[in-house]
Amino acid sequence: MKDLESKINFFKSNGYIILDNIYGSEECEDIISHAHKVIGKSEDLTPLMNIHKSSDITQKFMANRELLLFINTYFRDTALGLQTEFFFMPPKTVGFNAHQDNTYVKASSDSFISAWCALTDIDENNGGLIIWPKTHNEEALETVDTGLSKSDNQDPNATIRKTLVPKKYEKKSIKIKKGSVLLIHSWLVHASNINNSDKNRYVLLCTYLKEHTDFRSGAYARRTPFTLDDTV
Ligand SMILES: O=C(O)CCC(=O)C(=O)O
Repeated sequence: MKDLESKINFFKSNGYIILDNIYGSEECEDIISHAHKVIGKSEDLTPLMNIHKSSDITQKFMANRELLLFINTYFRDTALGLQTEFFFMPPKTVGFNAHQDNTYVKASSDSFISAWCALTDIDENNGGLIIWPKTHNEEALETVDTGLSKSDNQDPNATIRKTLVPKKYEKKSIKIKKGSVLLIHSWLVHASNINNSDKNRYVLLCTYLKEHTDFRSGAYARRTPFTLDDTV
């Protein structure tokens, strides 16, 4: 990868980076078709947790060499796969409240990373991500109950709690092309917009854990580390 060290330095300083053109269009379409096959004719488009457990193509997708080169270099060790979540996000689905992924995973700070893989072009209008650059330096921030319940076609954790973002941080909306990946630091605060378009907003969220790191498995996510292999 060109300028790997400078990309890692940008990530460490800002808590995020976009890696462009990691996946081809066909790879994105294959993941989307697989997810639709899994749910069949169901009208419930709640995100699918751990789709990799029933799908070799998802495991192969996660083991993308360029992406793993970045993550292994950042970890300075071997990355394991930890969890996947496939988002259908049909029109009018509400986004996630502000949160930090490591609130749920509880791994040590530089030992866990999320790769938010865009399977379609995504911007502010169709459910794009919102990030608060540099908030990863705060580590764990306070969270509060919102009093809301699960929203249609959305993960229950999207709405029921939110992280309080200190006022000094400015939010930034992410515009990203199909096949590109937003890497999110374990403590970076992020949220997402409602999908105001008339099409589904497809994303595969893949999370990675440094080998031999403690983490919380979680009753809903049921995280189980696995070895990554792009030859499956
Ligand atoms: O894709 C989204 O709308 C948000 C997903 C997310 O932030 C997460 O699962 O941590």
